[in-house]
Amino acid sequence: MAAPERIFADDESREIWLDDTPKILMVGLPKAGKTSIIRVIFHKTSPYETFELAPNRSFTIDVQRVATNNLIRFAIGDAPSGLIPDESQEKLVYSKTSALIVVISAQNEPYQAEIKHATEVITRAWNVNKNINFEVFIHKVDGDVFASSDGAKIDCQREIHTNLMEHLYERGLKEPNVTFNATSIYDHTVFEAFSRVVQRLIPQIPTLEQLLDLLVTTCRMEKAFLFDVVSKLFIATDTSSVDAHVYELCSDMIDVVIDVSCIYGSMSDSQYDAQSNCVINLDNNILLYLREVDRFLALVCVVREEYFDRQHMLDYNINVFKDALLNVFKYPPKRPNALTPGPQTDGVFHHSTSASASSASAAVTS
Ligand SMILES: Nc1nc2c(ncn2[C@@H]2O[C@H](COP(=O)(O)OP(=O)(O)OP(=O)(O)O)[C@@H](O)[C@H]2O)c(=O)[nH]1
Ligand SMILES: [Mg+2]
Repeated sequence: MAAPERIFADDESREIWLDDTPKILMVGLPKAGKTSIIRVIFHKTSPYETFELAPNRSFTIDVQRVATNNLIRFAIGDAPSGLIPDESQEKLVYSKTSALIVVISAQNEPYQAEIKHATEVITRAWNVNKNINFEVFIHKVDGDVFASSDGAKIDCQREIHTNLMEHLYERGLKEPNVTFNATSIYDHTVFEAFSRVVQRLIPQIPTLEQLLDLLVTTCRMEKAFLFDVVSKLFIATDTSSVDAHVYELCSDMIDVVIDVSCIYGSMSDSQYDAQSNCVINLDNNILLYLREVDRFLALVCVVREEYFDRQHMLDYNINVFKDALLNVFKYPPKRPNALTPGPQTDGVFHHSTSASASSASAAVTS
């Protein structure tokens, strides 16, 4: 597609693009799924409501700000189908781009047009700004073709990965920083992939990971995730590997808390507040424990039941984590604050865990 004369829809979009927050640009051929991804993650649109999404006919980049808490602050640009900014525009667009997400529909075999477009966009962006994180979403890995076996998913990813990297190599990009993710709006994969994109833009991530590692070790947790409650993106986790099934359960827990809070919570402005907490017992001696740690930031911990017997100690350590988190926001993360272990005896630092309107206890079959 030829580049339009005006690259941003209006002056406000242009202003947002030029400010200092990180920018994520979504590009791809028509119907690849760019707008659907943004709607499902950031507007809470149901995947089934994306069937009728109108194509971006303005031929300009739709820019929207995302700013829900101290960590989630960026802008997303939804580029019109097949857009490749021309020479006069590419400096303006790419000099401010932190992450470029190329969305490729996995259901469009043999992917020739997609590879050609991705090669062109990545090469041109890389020539302007070598610091961009290139992210390829191999999207729509759902439906009959992909549901029956993992083999189809792997073959598709391999084909796109190999072809694109070969094309980029031929264009002179010897070691471009390209990450590949298989995604679908019908499951958690798109949330997980977008979480990783956002994490690569947050400079405090190493510090947060260290803090979570300390918390997990101190409290003998299996895993801990820091979630943005509004988008359900996970901002950080401890450095042990992420099990997709555990991640899904933790992510679903946020919906449970918000739904229960909306139905039974107080009539305050926010259904999610400092008192929000929730315990869900699974049937395999594991429980999920959610605590609010900052504005729209939730810590979701996976704990063995036998280590949840002294909840006040866990809460004590989570409070220390909360304090450390405030320092991470305030100061550059030079040296992470150490989490001190909880008190050795019961009764010294008892932390009130009074049930609030947002508390819930439920049994979930894992
Ligand atoms: N099966 C499946 N369909 C999807 C997925 N994501 C989006 N779609 C569908 O793909 C179609 C196109 O989605 P859009 O979000 O409009 O695609 P787009 O890239 O924004 O398209 P343009 O604005 O025309 O460039 C819609 O019918 C969506 O419902 C997915 O993960 N799986
Ligand atoms: Mg669109």
